[in-house]
Amino acid sequence: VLLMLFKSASAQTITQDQRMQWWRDARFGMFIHWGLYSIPAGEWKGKEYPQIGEWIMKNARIPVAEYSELAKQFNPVKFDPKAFVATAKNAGMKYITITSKHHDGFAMFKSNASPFNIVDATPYHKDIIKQLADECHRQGIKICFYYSQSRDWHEPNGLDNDWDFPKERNFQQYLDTKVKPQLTELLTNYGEIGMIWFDTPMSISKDQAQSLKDLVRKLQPACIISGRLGGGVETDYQSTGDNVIPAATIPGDWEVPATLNNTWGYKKNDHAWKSPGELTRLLFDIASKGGNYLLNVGPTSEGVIPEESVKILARVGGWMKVNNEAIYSSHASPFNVEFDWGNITSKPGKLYLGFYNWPKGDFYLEGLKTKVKKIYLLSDPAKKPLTFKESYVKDIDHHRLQITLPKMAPDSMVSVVVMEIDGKTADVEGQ
Ligand code: H79
Repeated sequence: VLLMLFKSASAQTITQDQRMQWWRDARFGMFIHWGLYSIPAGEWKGKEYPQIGEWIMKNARIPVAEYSELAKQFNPVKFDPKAFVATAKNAGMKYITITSKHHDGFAMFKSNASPFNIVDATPYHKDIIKQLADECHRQGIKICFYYSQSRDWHEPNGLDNDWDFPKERNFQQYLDTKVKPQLTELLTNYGEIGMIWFDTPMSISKDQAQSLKDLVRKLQPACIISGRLGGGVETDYQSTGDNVIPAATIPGDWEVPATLNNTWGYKKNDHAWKSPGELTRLLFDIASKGGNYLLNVGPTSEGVIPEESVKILARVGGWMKVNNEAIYSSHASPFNVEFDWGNITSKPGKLYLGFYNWPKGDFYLEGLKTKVKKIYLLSDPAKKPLTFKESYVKDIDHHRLQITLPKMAPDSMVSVVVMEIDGKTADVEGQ
């Protein structure tokens, strides 16, 4: 009893920093958008819908009765949680955030609050969320759940279905009979959950949002609450807009939710894949501004992550194997500007210069006041020192660092140069 008391007392007093530590260290996570929308995959009754795939129910104004029929076809027998986790790990991703229920209202887990769920409504009959959560726990990767708290196109009292249901809603009743029971299931039946990822609040009041936050805190005090809860209620971190990368450092904790192509949910005809080089630059750039990158895959209705996605992520993972020291547990650039050559991440005593464009000839870094002790390529296991020269023009109080780099970029994507500096943090002119 004493031990239990102690445990619950210590759990209650968990600090924001403790809750956020794994997330700050992670920097890179996998988003998974998976649900019934992977069956139409962007096409309904012979017509292609150009927008994001998981919105097809609304975009094609599919009646609830018709959309629900998709459940009877949903049988993702090729789903292998090991393959999902391997794809994430192989990319260097440290957490997985999967849609437990998207706007269409379909639960990818067994729910007693609504029969519209993977176990009760499909021939597959198995709990996807459970299988993935178990595998993540086995393999030491954080499992997080996306949950659409406002929009629910399946429920007369959920928000945003204006093609089936009358305008009048009892949103509170929807929160009480579906959202809270399902959040309780998610935070009770699947072990330790890294975070609940709420999405795009619509007319949720402060009290309603606070009650969802209180519920998460009560059930799992260490569970992070993502940025889009709504109601003006404080969350554990901020989300940028979908695919929105800030131009400069944002103080505090934040994350960019982003797509690999132009959709979240699988679309058979979307092949607009970002290249591994572009993704690596985006990852480095977001870390340079102090944020996390949550990069999405959209599995097919058979239960596999598209082959192109797996290949592209493996290339990013290849880069991460060599360069992850510049990403994991890193902090924002002390310069807080975008350079034409790339950007900078930092750690106590170190700066990591990520070159997106390898300089021709010597490289000059202007404005670093802190003395440099050593410079080397992150890809060089011998850490062979590069030649550099520091100069100072007293009249204009200006510092310049000149580095002699190899002729050829060491990496075809982002080449990382490590600078060991004198002291923990870098002092920069004008910052
Ligand atoms: O889950 C993903 C999106 O489905 C979800 N957030 C990410 C993480 C999302 N919810 N709302 N929105 C994104 C913004 C809605 C954009 C819209 Fe549209 C523009 C709705 C109507 C016009 C895009 C284009 C969707 C339908 C047409």
